[in-house]
Amino acid sequence: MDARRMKIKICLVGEAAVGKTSLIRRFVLEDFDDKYIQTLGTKVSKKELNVPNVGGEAVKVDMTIWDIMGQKGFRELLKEAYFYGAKGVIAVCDVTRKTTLDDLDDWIEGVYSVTGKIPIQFMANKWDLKDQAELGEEELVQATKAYDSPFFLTSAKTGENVESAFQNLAERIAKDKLGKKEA
Ligand code: G3D
Ligand code: MG
Repeated sequence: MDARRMKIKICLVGEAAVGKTSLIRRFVLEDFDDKYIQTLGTKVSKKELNVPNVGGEAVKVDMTIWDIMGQKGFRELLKEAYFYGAKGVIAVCDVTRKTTLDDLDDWIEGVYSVTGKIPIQFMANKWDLKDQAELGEEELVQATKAYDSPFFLTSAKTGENVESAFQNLAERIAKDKLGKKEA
């Protein structure tokens, strides 16, 4: 039997230079099918994932990943278009700059105002620079607990935890979606 297929859109949010584009590049294979939407200031990439067990069923997920080009004032101008239809969000901070974690609350509020509550995957990126880290597990637990969502310590440079973070988000979205249908 063919696996069930699911299409999901996810967005990355976070301050400039936290590593959003690098994380997507690391996750998505070289031969990816990408599109630049210059006027929107976004780039859309695609990746197929397998989620082996959603209530005993295998699911193939076609993930569409939206990246922002990162200009100031973006949030107000384009957030409707960027966040519209997103089923999950990856919230990225840079462990060497604590303010990038504090800023995620605003980003998430912006997402929720368009999508309602959706699963979040936090990525505390640049963990390869942990010697220079301004934040660690304690701050991350504190900042993320209100969202009932996990965080991973990632590095787009070494690849550490990058795939697991995207995969974890896909699994949570797939479970939510199928769970709701069957309920
Ligand atoms: P953004 O898309 O969030 O704005 P980018 O961030 O992906 O453009 O990354 C910003 C800078 O951080 C880039 O450096 C990139 O190489 C670096 N970077 C991204 N992820 C990591 C990481 O995990 N570890 C380290 N050490 N650096 C990272 P440049 O110098 O090209 O601007
Ligand atoms: Mg970028």
